[in-house]
Amino acid sequence: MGVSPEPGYPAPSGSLSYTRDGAIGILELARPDKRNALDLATIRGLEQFFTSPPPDVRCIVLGAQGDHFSAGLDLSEMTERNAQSGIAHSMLWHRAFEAIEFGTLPVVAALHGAVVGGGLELAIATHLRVADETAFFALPEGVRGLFTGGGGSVRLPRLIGRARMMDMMLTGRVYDAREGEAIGMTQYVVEAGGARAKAIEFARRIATNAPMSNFAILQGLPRIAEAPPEIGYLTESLIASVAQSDTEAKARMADFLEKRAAKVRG
Ligand code: 1HE
Repeated sequence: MGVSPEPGYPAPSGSLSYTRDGAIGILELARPDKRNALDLATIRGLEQFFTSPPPDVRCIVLGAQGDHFSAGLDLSEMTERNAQSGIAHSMLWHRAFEAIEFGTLPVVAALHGAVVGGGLELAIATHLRVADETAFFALPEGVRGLFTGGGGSVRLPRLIGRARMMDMMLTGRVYDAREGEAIGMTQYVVEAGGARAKAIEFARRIATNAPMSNFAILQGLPRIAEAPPEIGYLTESLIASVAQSDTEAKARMADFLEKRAAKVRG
C-alpha cells in the first residue's frame, strides 16, 4: 500500500500536510519550527478538512511533524484580541474540534513531545490516542493568563476527572506519557518514535469495521454516555436496531456462523 499525496486534498493551509495510505488518511500538523503552535490558519484548515473529509478514506490518523505534537494556541496571535474577537476565536476552535469528534470518520491521534494547552484540547477531540514515551501533557493556560478555549473544560474533566484538570491548570502539573495513560489521557503508550506507526496500525483495523458500526460508535456512544439513562437506553436500542439491520452486519454475522470469520482471541 503506497503512501501518496492526495491531489484533491492539498493541505488546506500550509501548516497541515495530508497524505493517503490506502483506506487511511494521514493529516499532520506541519509547523515544526513553531512547535506546531495552532494559529488561525491551522484551526480553519482543521475545520475545513474534518467538515468535508476525503470521501474515499475510512479512518484518519492525526499526527505532527517535528519533536512535538503541539505547543497549543499560537501565542503570537493573541496580543491584539479583545473580548468579542476572543469569543469568536474560541467558537471557531469549538467548530473545528466538533467536526473531529462528531465527524464522519474515526480519528486516531499519534502523540509525541509536547501535547499542551490547545494541543491537548485538539488531541482529546479525537477518538483514540496513541502516545509515544516522549509525550507529555500540560495546560499552561494558568501561567499565561488564559483559560481553555478549545473545548478542553468540557472534554477533559470527562476524560480524567475535574480534580485532575483543576490541578493541571492551577499548579501547571505535567503528566508524562505513562502517567497520562494511567489517568485515561491516552489509551496507549509505545516506544519513542513509534506512535505514528501504531496509530496507522489501529487505523487500518478500524477501517475494516462495518461503516455503520463505526458511525454508531462515533455518533451514538458519546451522546448515550452523557444522556440521562432512560434516554440512553432508548437511543441505544434504536441505534442497535439500525446497525443490525444493515446488510453489512447480516453478511458479517453469516460469515461467523458459517465459520468464515475470525474468532475473538485472548
Ligand atoms: C510558539 C509557541 C506557542 C513555541 N505560540 N509560538 N502554549 C504554551 O504555553 C506552550 C509554549 N511553548 C513551550 O513551552 C515550548 O515551546 C515547548 C515545550 C512546546 C517546546 O520547547 P522547545 O525548546 O522545543 O521550543 P522553543 O524554543 O520554546 O520554541 C521554538 C519556537 O516556537 C520559538 O519561536 P522562534 O521564532 O523563537 O524560533 C517559539 O516562540 C515558538 N513557539 N510555542 C507561538 N504556543 C484555545 S485556547 C488554548 C490556550 C493555550 O493553548 S495556552 C498554552 C500555550
